[in-house]
Amino acid sequence: MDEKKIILSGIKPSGALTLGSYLGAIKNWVELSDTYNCYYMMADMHAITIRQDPAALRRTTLEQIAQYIACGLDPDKNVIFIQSQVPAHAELSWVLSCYTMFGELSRMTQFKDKSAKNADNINAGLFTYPALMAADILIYQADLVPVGDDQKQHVELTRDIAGRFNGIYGDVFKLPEPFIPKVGARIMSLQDPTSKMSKSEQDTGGCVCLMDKPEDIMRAFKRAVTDSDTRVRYDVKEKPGVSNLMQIYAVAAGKSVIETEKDFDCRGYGDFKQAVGEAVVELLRPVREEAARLLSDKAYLEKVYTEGAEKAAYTANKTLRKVYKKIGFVQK
Ligand code: AQP
Repeated sequence: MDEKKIILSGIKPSGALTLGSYLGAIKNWVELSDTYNCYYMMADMHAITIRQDPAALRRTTLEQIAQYIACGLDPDKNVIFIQSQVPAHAELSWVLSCYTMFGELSRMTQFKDKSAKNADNINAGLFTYPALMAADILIYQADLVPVGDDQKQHVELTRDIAGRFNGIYGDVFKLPEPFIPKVGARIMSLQDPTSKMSKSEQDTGGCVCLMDKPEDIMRAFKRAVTDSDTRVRYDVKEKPGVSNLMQIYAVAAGKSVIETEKDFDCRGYGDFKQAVGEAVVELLRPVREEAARLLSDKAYLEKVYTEGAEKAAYTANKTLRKVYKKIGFVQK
């Protein structure tokens, strides 16, 4: 019997993947893929809570698969799939939404943030998004969910929903734990270090994307907002810009924040920004080159997501059948 614990995570193909998506999510997924049974999806159903251009969504979804693999996720070791190709997610989501309270959903920070930013499209999907996320996780009986710290609240709600369901019907769902990286949990915008680096905000200059050219990456870091002091010192409250750059450098160069502080003591911001830019260029270079190569092999990508969806559906349908039986749906 396979004793490995199960992991589920995903990213919305709502724009080109950023350094935040990489450091906060994918890099950790790669490290986990030897020890766990991992399911990693393109969360296209979550992406449409914000209006997407259909051609761009299709393109970005395929690019994302290529980038997952280029970042080191081996399709033979991980189940890599597109969420909408496993209908059991949507089916379980409906069931779980009947066990999720209006008040719980109203308290979700992401709903408040996203509805403030998209005042002309506060749709029901944006509101019930956490029920779909709960279905994504619970349908694989995931033990761990690697997320950036902004998603912790949704994993906690998932546990509450699972606990409520189990309380009525017995032990149907495993209660998942969030898994938050110590460094890189929240990479901030280079232009506004008080808000998260987001792939849907690429025109602000605050974002670095995995496929950006080295010269664009260097320019983004040179222009990064810092402060009027000159010391490279970690202090998120007083020096959010510099602290963000230190986090990025630490993960990209494989050092600790304390080592980074020592390395750049008395060297000034110019030197430091140059070093952060160079570390990120070198970190992303192999990813960019491999993703470009994979993208030109559409047949291979199709094989990966088709096989991924088959494997995912096999596990997901088992949980769904159990749920349908428990709640009293007539079995086929
Ligand atoms: N800046 C970030 N720092 C650390 N982790 C991050 N994640 C995303 N941005 C950062 C983590 O990546 C996973 C996938 O997130 P997502 O893309 O599905 O949703 P998101 O968090 O809403 O990402 P964006 O880039 O902000 O997308 P848009 O702009 O479309 O809303 C999550 O684990 C997340 O924590």
